[in-house]
Amino acid sequence: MAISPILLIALFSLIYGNYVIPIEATHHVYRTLESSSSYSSHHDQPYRTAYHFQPLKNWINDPNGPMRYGGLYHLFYQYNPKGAVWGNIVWAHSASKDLVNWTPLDHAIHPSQPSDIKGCWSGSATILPGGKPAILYTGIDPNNHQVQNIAIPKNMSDPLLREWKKSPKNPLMEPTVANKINASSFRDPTTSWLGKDGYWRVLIGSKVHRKGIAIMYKSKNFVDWFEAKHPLHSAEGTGMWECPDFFPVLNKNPLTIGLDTSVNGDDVRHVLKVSLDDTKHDHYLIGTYDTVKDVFVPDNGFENNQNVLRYDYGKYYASKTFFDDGKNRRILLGWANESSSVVDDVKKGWSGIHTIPRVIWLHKSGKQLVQWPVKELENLRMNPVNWPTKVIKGGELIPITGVNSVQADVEISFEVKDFGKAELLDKWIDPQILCSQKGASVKGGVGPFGLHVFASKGLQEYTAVFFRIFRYQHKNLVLMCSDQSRSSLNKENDMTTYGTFVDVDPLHEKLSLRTLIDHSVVESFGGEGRACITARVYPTLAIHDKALLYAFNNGNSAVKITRLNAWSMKKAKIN
Ligand code: DQQ
Repeated sequence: MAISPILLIALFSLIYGNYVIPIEATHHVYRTLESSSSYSSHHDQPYRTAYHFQPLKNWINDPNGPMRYGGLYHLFYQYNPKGAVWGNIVWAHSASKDLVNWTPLDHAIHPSQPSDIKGCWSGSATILPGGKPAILYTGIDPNNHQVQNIAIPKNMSDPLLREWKKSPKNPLMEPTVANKINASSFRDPTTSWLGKDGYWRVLIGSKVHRKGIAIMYKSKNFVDWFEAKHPLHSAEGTGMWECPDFFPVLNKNPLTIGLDTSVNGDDVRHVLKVSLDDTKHDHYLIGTYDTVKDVFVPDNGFENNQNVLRYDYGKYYASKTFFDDGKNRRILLGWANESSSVVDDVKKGWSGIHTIPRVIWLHKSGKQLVQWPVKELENLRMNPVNWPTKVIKGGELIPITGVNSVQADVEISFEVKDFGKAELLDKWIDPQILCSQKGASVKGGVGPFGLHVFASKGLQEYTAVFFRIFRYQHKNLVLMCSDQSRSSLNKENDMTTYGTFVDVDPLHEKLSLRTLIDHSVVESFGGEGRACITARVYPTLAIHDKALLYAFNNGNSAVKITRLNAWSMKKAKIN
């Protein structure tokens, strides 16, 4: 039988490991749009943010390699310099003294070597002994294989770290026929950590069929890496694990103290976060890092558990933490993509923002993490509005006046007295579904009560962030929702309602909500940071000075507002 020449070439390339595969991006690819920028600062831009990080124009996605160096914070991010959709990806770079105001710098890493010529994808920074930063990132090679590369600063005495040089030894990790790694699912190296045995370890996100995997590589010198005998962790049925993150958290007081990524010990728990490509959600597991077996053992794994915790129950993905050695805290950064149509994104000339950097720590229950916007954000607060305690009756809508309703920080707390009217929940139901069935306009027993933001005068448009209390298995169950279903008259937007249960006991604790409002962002923290929901909304009437802000109660029983502090926010320098 004659073998066709094409088959021979394919066989030959397979054997020598340089087979070309179709590019498998996790983002939609719009070939005709990816290099056509249309941004104009002269357009009316009601949705550009005033204090959430975003570049001047074009597409942005994952935060990359955040770190503190020379007293400055550095943020790199996935960026398309040519258009408002994903493509042409480079590492853009900004630096900051306070994580709130950012100065743009030249792109740090862009395609220049065979090992990244088709894209410089996500990765992380590690501060090596002696304080030298090293970035490991995913490059796309000419065959569309995902490989891992290193870049280090050209000039360590430049606190702005403006120039980066790549190693001629790149790629340092690559899929080969021998290691059987899937060449289109091998990306996003984590910050590395140093084991007691003197080996650095790093995780690379991957999958085999439907099994998500955190592949581990080890190295003595940070340049020569080999694959560990087994992954740190994996889980059937979860699909591709993008942007893994693995870090220690302190399990004793003060819990808010952050730890360097290499720290381990008796008072330490570990967190493994993975960004699930299939659902576009960031899930995390809390557990133990067994350094003898070199595996992560979660308290509650993905198996038999559809309810794995998330950092944020809204629009939030590809997040990454870093240890801030200046303030001994761990900071979390995340990407919130648009909910608008691609046509609208191209029209406005930009797409994507980052959420406000959050401090992240273990809750005293040990069962979940807590997140809170960095303190530095409070420097933007001005013109405070404070309410005395007031009761809000069922059906009441109270305007919150005196703040800039499109650019505000609002903290409100509620006290519930009468639990008797709480609606009965006879079986567990997905909280997001519950929120969409029982949106803000559906009258309840105890709740819905909360905030209406970006509300138009006649309430044709509003986004509602609220609580609703149910009686479930003889206990009070608190639901937190962000209801976007009426956020815009433009029905092209994705107006999905988001929701989660919050582990708060309203009998003994006040129900607190903090919402950061920023033109097209509604970033909410319930239960003092135990539940976060970020939404992207695009009102057509409730823009500029036409937007209104209200406290509302659409339940049967009155609740007490024990605290309302609201501020207009100054504009931050965000590039
Ligand atoms: N974005 C990057 C990938 C990563 C994905 C490409 C997650 O490295 O897996 O821009 O959003």
